[in-house]
Amino acid sequence: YQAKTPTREDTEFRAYSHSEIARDAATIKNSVVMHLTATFLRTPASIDSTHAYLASAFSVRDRLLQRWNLTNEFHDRIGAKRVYYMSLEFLVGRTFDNALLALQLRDEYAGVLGDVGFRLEDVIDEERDAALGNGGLGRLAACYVDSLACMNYPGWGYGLRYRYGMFQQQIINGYQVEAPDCWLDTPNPWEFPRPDVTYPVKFYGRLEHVPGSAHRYRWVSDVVYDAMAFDMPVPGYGTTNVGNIRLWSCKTNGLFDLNKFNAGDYAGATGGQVAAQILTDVLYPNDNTNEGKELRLRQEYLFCSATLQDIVARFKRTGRPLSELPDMAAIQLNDTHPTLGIPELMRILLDDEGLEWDEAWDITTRTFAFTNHTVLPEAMEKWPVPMMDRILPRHMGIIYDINLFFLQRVEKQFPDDRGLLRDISIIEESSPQQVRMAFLACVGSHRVNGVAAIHSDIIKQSIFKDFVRVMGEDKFVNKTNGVAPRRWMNECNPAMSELITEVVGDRSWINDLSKVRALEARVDDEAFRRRWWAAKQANKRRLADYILATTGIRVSPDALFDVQAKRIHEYKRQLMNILSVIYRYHRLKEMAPAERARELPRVVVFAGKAAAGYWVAKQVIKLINAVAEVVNADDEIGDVLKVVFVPDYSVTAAEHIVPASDISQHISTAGTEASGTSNMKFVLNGGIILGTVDGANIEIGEEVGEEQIFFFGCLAHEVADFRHYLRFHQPKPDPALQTAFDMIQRGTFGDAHIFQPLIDSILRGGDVYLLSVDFPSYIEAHKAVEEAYRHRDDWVTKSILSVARMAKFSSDRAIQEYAEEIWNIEPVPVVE
Ligand code: T68
Repeated sequence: YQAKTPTREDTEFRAYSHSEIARDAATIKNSVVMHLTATFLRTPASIDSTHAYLASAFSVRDRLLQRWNLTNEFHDRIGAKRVYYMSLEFLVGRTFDNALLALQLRDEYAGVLGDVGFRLEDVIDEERDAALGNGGLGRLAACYVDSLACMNYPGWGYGLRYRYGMFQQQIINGYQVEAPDCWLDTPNPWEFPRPDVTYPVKFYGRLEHVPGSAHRYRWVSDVVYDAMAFDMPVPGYGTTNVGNIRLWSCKTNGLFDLNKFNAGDYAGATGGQVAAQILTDVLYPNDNTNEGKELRLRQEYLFCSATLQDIVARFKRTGRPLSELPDMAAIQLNDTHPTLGIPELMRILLDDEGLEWDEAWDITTRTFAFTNHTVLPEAMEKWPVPMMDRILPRHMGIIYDINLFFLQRVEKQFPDDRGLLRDISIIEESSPQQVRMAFLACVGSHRVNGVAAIHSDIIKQSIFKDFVRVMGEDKFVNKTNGVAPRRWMNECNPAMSELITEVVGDRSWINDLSKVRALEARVDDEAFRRRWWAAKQANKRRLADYILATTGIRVSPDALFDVQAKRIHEYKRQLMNILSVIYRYHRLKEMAPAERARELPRVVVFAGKAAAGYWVAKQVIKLINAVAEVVNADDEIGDVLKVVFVPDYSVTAAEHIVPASDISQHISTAGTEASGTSNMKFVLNGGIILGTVDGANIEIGEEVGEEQIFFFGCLAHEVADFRHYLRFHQPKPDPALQTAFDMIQRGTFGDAHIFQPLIDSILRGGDVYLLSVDFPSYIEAHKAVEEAYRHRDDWVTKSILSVARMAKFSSDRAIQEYAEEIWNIEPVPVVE
């Protein structure tokens, strides 16, 4: 690849793409009207808010793409090393408002839209979420590309362009019902198709050894699909840098069968096309469980192959020797889902490029690093060897060789330890044999990290214990998660953000969160505290409206808002929460009216999706809704207790819910939640945590101070003993928990037998998540919360101090650590 010498036309081209973004109302209006008429064929009479949104979004996108081009051209030109964040999930949410804020054009667009008769807020509401992720892991990826862009790091996300994102959740008769998320049925302004960036991806077939070589094979196969790129621009706030998420869509490679068509077999003629499309049709809706389906394996491989081909092709255009790939590219594996990137890079280097094994392996391990996000055994990815061998025969061979060389090394280091070889092998000797993807990722990477301090310690003592012995402790590091202050403060909480801007003096805190420390100085300022409280109340009124609109339930903004919003999973213990609500309801019912009137009014908000096949989680949703129905209809109770299940939790829903919490619950059994990231978001919005000593709760507590967090429950190191005991002994529920069971069993919330399996999971199923152990201290912690909330002054102090001390949990801090300690990349502000 040789760049051509610039011509006069090139110079003009560049002058255009380097031109400042026009900010005047006339130019903006022009471009919006141009899209209304020319892109969407509207007349003044036929403009609705959908098209007002689309036209303004396309007009913003024009400006972004201009900067996008400039950014990538610049990084190419200076030969910057890039990081590639490989993730099967990017839970981006909406982009329009985020882009307006980043470009600092929000007021300008509001003005122009006002001129044509629309309110910006309504227009923003027309956008559908890009929900290409399940939960924490996918949203983390979105925050990380945001930080890369804002901090001027050269880097891209790589993922899949699912035609159907995370399903839409409806609640019917109290049960979750899934509906498809057809997010691409309307035009998507935030993607840019690149038909010229398309790679063939092979499946199945057979191998031919290349004579005279040790490790070179030809992979012959008739099943070849095409992966085509779509680019999603990632606007950087306060910089001209625009990041990118490159998403692959699977299509056919001439698989329209003309012979079948001519013979009248029309369905058969397009069968190949259908088979190809399926690969990027749906996001697997599992959070923290391994699905293990063949389609998922093919999806993962399509993703890895296209991505690695693209990275290698871009590298080769620099003209450098392949040995320098690790100087130009760092690849981060977001959990094990993209691990096939490791054998795929080996395949490219060995078979396509003709390198020797040792050199190829050295390049590969210096390029990859791997993040683990869970310790739950059911989430560990394993693939049956026969399946892998059939679908990806070349990769199976490479994995065998990687394992062979690795085990030889282990044997040399620890001779005669057969047990160690068995335990550490990438191939599990089960029937059938399985490929352990976490082990493959670990062996093929130069760094392995967990996502919070406690989690990084736990993985060193559990799943990677043997690897620490063999490969040394330095390979295993911690990178505590973070979240993007752009979306999770500035965008979702304008009221609080204005106060922070006033205290800091300008908006610089949005890209430098350490500046929020300045809030500490205002904590004794009476007037400021009143305004802080008022901002929270405004957010609570907004959430109350949202609750009314989505559920029909009316709640009082003067009550304590107590929120648990996250995927429904047994380890996250929504069941413990609703059982405590039942107990609270019981207590309220026992009280005399005068006594009840003195109780602190509370709104308990739940939100979250259950994986479609996760029966227990779905029963928990049903129980929550059954309790809500009874409690909310009870006139004796009124506003003292309301229970709400907000349907269809999403990034956009979170942007309404998070800023409005007084307390939020992060109550996983100690040692099970790797980090959590919503815990950070809630505290960054002035909410207080009621939580267990788990995940990032621990570090949040260290930062904000123990007075600012309500901890309860057993500790991670105690869990094994409790579990062991409960395997052989029935728990004896304390009176509060027993009361809750009794109420359910009496039929207070409808048909008791529907919920008996949930009770049995505690009483007869070993109580794996230790609800019976933690329940008493959980109830005590609730009392402490109530007591504290009654002292409004102290409460506001806690809230202000918390926000002031949360700088560590910006994804900017996390990305800087990754950049400096794992990727070895530097920020490069784009200059002309
Ligand atoms: C989450 N993991 C962790 N997994 O549970 C959470 N799993 O503690 C952590 O904060 C977050 O990752 C970010 O590090 C997930 O969200 C999944 O969604 C998932 C998806 C597919 C398969 C397995």
